[in-house]
Amino acid sequence: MINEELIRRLKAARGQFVSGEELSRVLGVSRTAIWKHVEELRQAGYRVEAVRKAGYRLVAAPDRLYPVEVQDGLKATRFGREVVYFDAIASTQIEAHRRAEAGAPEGLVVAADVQTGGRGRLGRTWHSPPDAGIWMSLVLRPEVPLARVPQLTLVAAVSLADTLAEHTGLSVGIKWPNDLFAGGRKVCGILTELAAEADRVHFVILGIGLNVNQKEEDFPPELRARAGSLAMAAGRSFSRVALTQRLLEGLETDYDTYLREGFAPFKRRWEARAISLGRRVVARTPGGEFVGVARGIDDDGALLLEQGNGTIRKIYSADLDLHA
Ligand code: BTX
Repeated sequence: MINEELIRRLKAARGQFVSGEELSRVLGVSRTAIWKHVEELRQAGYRVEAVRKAGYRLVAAPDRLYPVEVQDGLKATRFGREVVYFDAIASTQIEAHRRAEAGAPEGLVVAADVQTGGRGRLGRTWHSPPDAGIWMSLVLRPEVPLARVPQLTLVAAVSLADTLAEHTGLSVGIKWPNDLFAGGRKVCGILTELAAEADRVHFVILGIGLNVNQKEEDFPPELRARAGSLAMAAGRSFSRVALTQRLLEGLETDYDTYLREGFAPFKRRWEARAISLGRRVVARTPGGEFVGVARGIDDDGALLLEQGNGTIRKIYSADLDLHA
């Protein structure tokens, strides 16, 4: 267990030394205990310099989604105010579900460095290797009718795409409903799962899988042609902590706008990023396959597919294949 108060004290010194004596006094533990805590910080990836007589100095913090890192400089007021972090977990979705059922507040984030059973939609898997991505699940408690929950996926997609474009300089596109593309490859997937009863939404778990620093060879062969990371698209790596902070801040603002004003403000933003519009697509829906040209989305977020005979079909749930 890392001692968060110790990290905060070392950070507050901004690269200067803090004496063991002072740390021992403010934390209310012995100097030997401080030394042990510093060892634990090193195990957790912090670089701490120790110099006799001078004390301890924080040289570098790891780029991991530890609560203390995500919260240091986070401007969101609810999203990410509580973070639960795991070095490895089966799926952050399952853990977030469990905690939401036990009463976790809106805004709780469950994050992991590795997922051994990362989930995609429809029983698919999400490849979630170590040190490379943002794998996190956010607990939401929206007071909206059940039928509107799918819009949340679109709102999240727009929000994440806009934030990523702003902070990476990349051109980020959305493939309806929930895939984010950069450099021609899928860099992010969104999974919205809900717990509801009759027409009442208990909670929604918004799962975000964002490939940040993988290289091409980090993807399994079967994904290599289609999957990519921000680093591959940009030719440089990114801080996962800083990106997570900006994404949470954007999501909080956009979520609040959505609750106040509905989907309308997002329609244009969404269409501006859509890579399927005007293109021939195959929509694989639970009710069959439909071929047509993607024309846009309606005010509810449904995809408008123009079929051969000129009629427009509304698609509410599907996988989309883009035709060349
Ligand atoms: P999806 O069903 O749209 O996408 C899954 C498909 O994408 C897979 O079948 C595979 O073809 C491809 N794929 C798998 N892994 C990757 C990857 N790392 N990058 C690009 N393509 C990939 C999208 O589902 C929703 C994914 C949500 C993942 C998050 S991570 C945090 C949270 N926890 C969890 O278990 N899932 C969510």
